[in-house]
Amino acid sequence: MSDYKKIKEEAIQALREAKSVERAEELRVVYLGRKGVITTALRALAEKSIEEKRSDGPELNAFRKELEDRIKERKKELSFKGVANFDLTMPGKKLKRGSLHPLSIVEKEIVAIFKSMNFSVAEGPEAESEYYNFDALNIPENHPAREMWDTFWLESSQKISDNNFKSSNKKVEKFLMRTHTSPVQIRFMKENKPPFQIVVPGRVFRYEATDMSHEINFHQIEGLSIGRSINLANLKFIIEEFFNRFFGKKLEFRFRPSYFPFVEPGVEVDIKMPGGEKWLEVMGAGMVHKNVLKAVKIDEREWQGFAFGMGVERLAMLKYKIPDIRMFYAGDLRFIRQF
Ligand code: YSA
Repeated sequence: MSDYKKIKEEAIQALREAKSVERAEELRVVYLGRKGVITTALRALAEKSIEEKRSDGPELNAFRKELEDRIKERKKELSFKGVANFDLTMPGKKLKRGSLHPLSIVEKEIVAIFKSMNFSVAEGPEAESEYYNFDALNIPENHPAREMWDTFWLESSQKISDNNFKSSNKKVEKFLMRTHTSPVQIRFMKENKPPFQIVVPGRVFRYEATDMSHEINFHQIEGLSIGRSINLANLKFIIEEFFNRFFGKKLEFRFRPSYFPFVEPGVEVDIKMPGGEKWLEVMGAGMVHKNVLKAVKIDEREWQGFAFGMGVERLAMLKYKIPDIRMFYAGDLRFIRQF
C-alpha cells in the first residue's frame, strides 16, 4: 500500500507549497480530476481481484475524501487577503451606550452646586426608626403634625438590631420607610460638632395616592447649615442662588410662611411652572427649632442655623418640562433615552 502513501504525501506537500488558488485547483485536477491520479486508480480497481478491491478500496476512498477537504481548506486560506481586504473607510458599527436616569443627572447637578457653596454630602438609611424620623424632629407621638406624613410602617418583627436605630429612651422602637430626609439631620448632628453645612440626597417613601405631582417613592435633598450666626437671610440667599444656578436663569419663586415642627419660623418655596400660572411647591425650609438642637445636645444658645428639604422629581419636572412625575418610574425607554 506504500504506493498510495507516497502519492498521498506528495499531494499534501504540493498543496502546502501552493501559493495561489489557481495552483490549488491545478492540484485538484491532477489528483481528483476525471483523468486524475486517484480517479484513475479507483477506476483500475474494477479490474482487480476481490481481495485487492477489499484492501485498496476503502483506503483510496478515504484518501480521496481527505484530499478534497484539504484542497477546499487551502483554497479558503489562499483567498483570504488579510487586513488589506477591509475597507478602512467604512463607518464603524455604532455602540449603544447607556445613560444616567434623569433623576440621577439632576441629583448630581444639585449636589455639585451645593458642594461649590461649601456644603459637604451625608447620607442615611432608608429604613428608619420612629425616633429619628419623628420624635427627635420635635414631632411627638399622637401629635397631629404626624398626619403631614403618610407613613409606611414596618412590621415590628423586622426590627433591626443596629445601634443606629436605638432610640434614646423608648422601650419599643417602631420602624418605617423614612418619609423625608430630615432624620439624617439628627444623625449627622449627633455625630459632628458645629459649625457645618451638609446636603443629604436620598430616597423617601409616602403612603399616599399618586397623581401627576405625587409619587409614593420619590427623592429629596436635605440641607443643613449650623453656625454661630446663621439666619433666615442666609437661607434665602443660598436658596435663591441655588435655584438661579440650577435653572440657569432667573425664575419667579415665592417664600410662603408654613409650619414644620422642626423649624421656627418655617417656610415653603414655590416656583412658577414654565409658561403657566400655576405654582409648584418644591421645598420646605426654616430655622432649626431649638428643641431639635436640644435633642442632639447642641447648645441652642450658642448655635443656630437653617435647614431645608427639596423634592428632586419636582425640580427635574420644572427643568426638563416633564408634565407627570409618574414618567420617571414607568420604565419607558422612549422617555429615558432623551436624557
Ligand atoms: C422642611 C424644613 C426643614 O428644616 C427641612 C426639611 C423640610 C422638608 C420636610 N422634611 C418635608 O418633607 N416637607 S414636605 O413634605 O413638604 O416635602 C418636601 C418636598 O418634597 C415638597 O416640597 C415636594 O417638592 C416634595 N414632595 C413631597 N411629597 C411628594 C413630593 N414629591 C413627589 N411626590 C410626593 N408625594
